[in-house]
Amino acid sequence: MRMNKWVIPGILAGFLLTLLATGRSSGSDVAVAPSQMVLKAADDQPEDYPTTMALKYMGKLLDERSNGRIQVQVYGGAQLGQAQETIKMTQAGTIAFNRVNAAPLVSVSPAMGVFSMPYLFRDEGHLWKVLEGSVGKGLLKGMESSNLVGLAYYDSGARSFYTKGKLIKIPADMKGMKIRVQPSKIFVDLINSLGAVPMPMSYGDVYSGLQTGIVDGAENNPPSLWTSKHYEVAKYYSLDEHSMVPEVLLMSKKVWDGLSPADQKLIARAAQDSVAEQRKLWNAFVQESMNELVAKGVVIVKPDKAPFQKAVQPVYAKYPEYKELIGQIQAVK
Ligand code: GTR
Repeated sequence: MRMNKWVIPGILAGFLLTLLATGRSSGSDVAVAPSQMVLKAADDQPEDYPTTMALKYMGKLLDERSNGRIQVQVYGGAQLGQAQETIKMTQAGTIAFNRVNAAPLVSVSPAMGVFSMPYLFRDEGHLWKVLEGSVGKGLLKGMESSNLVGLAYYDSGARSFYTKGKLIKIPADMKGMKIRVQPSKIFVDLINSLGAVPMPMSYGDVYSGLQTGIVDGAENNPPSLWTSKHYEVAKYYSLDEHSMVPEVLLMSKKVWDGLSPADQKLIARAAQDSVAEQRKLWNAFVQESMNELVAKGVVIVKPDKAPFQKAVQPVYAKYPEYKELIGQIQAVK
């Protein structure tokens, strides 16, 4: 084959472009112009949900603070996949940032499961003291062994049951009811302890699951019940507030390890700075969601929590591995 006189310069130019795009040359220490990087961020909540908005806010901070060099492209609404899939993609480095709930993280980072334990936190104040204290920080740090960098926590409030056809006032009302849970063994045990039938499934399958009767109910915070439109099918919401499982902002360790220490710092700071924004949006959105649910005719009750708290105690006996962590969490005043 005869080489056209443009082929060699073309190959060289291509090489140079790759170098500029990746900011590094394979193996050598050649200094290259700092290049722009575009980092993908995944969220399974809609574009205007507080977590997705907080990711966009983090992207804005990074854009400003890096003079446009670091760009974050946020994909809300599970465009990049359901939690179980995106967690794997983040480990593999195909997704740079991921905002997931701590519950499904138990499959890759067992210690994170402690947050799924029922009635673990006394209230929001206690939750945030724990998340921002040594326990919370330690658990984020622990994600590194799963090829993930734990950057921050976001608020997810408290989860409660919502059902079709029947209102839950006491645990006995749940007997035999099929309740969707996130893919997490702890949630399976929680539902069993209440006499109901746990049905682990992806968030994206719950609406049709409720519609077709594969499940009789599910559990989540008011903003999720509102934005998922599950209330269209499940009109009874019982605020038993059985668990407060935070949202976690993760980064792929593979992507992180390829960054300069200065960029790592920029990202860690922007992630941290997005927390206050998320919490502000969250508080307003919880109120808004409750108003919307009431306006849509959802029947909302606040049952006595004591019988629920009593019924779930066997879950604690099943997880002796969390005993020490739970002790530390309870000791936070
Ligand atoms: C929501 C959370 C979602 C997803 C969902 C679920 O509270 O924000 O990321 O985890 O719960 O129940 O699957």
